[in-house]
Amino acid sequence: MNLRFTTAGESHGPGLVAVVEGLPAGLELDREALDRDMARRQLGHGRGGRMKIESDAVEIRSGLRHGRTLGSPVAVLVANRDYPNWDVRMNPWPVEGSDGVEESHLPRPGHADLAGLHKYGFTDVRNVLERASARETAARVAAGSLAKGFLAALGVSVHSHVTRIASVTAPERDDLGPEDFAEVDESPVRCLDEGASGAMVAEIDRLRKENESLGGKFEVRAFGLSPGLGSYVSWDRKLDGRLAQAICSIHSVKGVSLGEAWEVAGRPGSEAHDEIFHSEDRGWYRETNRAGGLEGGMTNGEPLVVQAAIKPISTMTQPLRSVDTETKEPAQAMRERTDSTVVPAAGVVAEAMVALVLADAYREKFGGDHIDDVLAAVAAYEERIGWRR
Ligand code: EPS
Repeated sequence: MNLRFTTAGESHGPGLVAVVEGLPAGLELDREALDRDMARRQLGHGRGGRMKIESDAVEIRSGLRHGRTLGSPVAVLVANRDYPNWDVRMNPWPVEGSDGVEESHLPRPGHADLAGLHKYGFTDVRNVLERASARETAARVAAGSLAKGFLAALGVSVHSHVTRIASVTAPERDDLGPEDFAEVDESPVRCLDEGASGAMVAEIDRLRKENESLGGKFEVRAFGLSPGLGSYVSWDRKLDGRLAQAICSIHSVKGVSLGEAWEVAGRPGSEAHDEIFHSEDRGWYRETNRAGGLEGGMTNGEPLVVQAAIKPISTMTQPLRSVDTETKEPAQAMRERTDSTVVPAAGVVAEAMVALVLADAYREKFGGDHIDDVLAAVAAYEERIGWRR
């Protein structure tokens, strides 16, 4: 791996940390863009009370000097503002009088709770849920925003929008360009279609009143990519596989598709692929993008299109049936403060994951220790293959 990152942190612990290693030196980062991405992840109709407490701010602890990368690991810290309310229950060290902290023994169906208890030998579900919580995605968005800064220097942008919430589906759009996403965050559900946005908000309100949680679908698109990122030569270098893994690692994601995957499965080959053209002024081009910008595990220079399905949140205000792990008696799953839906936020998290995978692929293909080395290598390659931007 050429650009790697890791996160640490519990949902109600002192804070979240991400370490990103592999950004080239000399890259200018935009503080406002980082703050904006953190705020964008907190958006969306259907979030719960926690988002009123948190206002995620990123503190950079290393790797950056006067706004430019040093080539060393960048460490970021996102404090949990809710922690003071949890400092007895979640303190890293023993707290006097904390012996009485009540354990939870009521695992939620759909959550990591039960398998996590079994696997790590805990009796308190909180020891599992704190790290399994989607709060961790705040650290991913911080890391992904740094990767986006690197991609922006290469002329690449990454965007997302919500295409479905519960039973409401937005009309399909295959003609989207980067400019179409300029106002997507104005929609309370981050959906590009105004009519569908309204219907999604109504659906969230309706199902929330019925004590339901909601899933949905989102799409990520990346523009300005060089062809040939990733490789066909080995299974673990294929970019489609790397993207699918990255997206599936996001909490609650149960399905990923690349381009028109499910539609193409039912079509004849003549309507499944993207025919190849070349002209003096355009260079290489395609008239369709059914492959979603990926062929043979590599980018082909067309926009990258990734879609994902996410299940409804597993914390229910009307809990599902479960078993008390101490008594083994039937019981209702635990109730926690929760969101009704996180599909709008999941799109922002997926942008971060896609950006991290693409940044890694650029580092792999073009090397370079300073951003100018990377830019020169990309320009020389695109010149060699006659690629027109
Ligand atoms: C989450 C439960 C809720 C969410 C949380 C993820 O937190 P709490 O239990 O504190 O209300 O708000 O998401 C975030 C805090 C976040 O920043 O996205 C869960 O169980 O996964």
